[in-house]
Amino acid sequence: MKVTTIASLLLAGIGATVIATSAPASAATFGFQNIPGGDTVGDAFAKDFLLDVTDKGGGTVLFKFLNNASTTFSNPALKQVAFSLDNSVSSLLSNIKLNINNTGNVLFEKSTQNLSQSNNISGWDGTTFGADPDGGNSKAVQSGESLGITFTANYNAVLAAINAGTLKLGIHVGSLPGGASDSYFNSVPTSRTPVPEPSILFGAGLAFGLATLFKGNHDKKWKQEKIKA
Ligand SMILES: [Ca+2]
Ligand SMILES: [Ca+2]
Repeated sequence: MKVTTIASLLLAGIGATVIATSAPASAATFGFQNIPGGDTVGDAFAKDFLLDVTDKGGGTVLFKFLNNASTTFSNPALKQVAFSLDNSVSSLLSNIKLNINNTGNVLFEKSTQNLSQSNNISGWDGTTFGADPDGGNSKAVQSGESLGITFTANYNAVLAAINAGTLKLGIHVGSLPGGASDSYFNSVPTSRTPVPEPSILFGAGLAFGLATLFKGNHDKKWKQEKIKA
């Protein structure tokens, strides 16, 4: 079994359930996934972007968008974020504030422009809230940088809405190889309610990944022995 196959199996197991490895219980981390039927040019970069959702107390919830891309071959930049709220939770978020505890050279301004490819996201209900760089490309979220956005909101209700898909978060990333761009939307953990501790989720994801890996090895050995016989 190739190392890349092992890694992908582990990632599949962890990615399905991971919330965070070290974040407090009042925070959750979501990955991003490709949009089915959309552009494929940036598919390999979806894994490089993360969203931390944190309960700041006092009825404030922080959404932190992080760019963890390797810059070996390109320097992908997060250039738009979009929040899509279903009508059933239309009052979930209010009082949007941008650029809260950003890291790096990042400055965004409010924008509710359409997220490209969002017509291919099931249940996407338009851009309810959103933002894009306030200035040139340097103000986008490059590798190692982050963008923070807060809302007045109930943290548990926000997590429940993300898990239910009534709140969806999309991002548009540019400066991909060849100058291409692509859009992604948030992944949803398979564990729903109640929200388990991060360590339990990590363990479950790892166990699933390892189980899949060992099954693969077992099947392979069995096949090899069968061929010999
Ligand atoms: Ca894509
Ligand atoms: Ca920047």
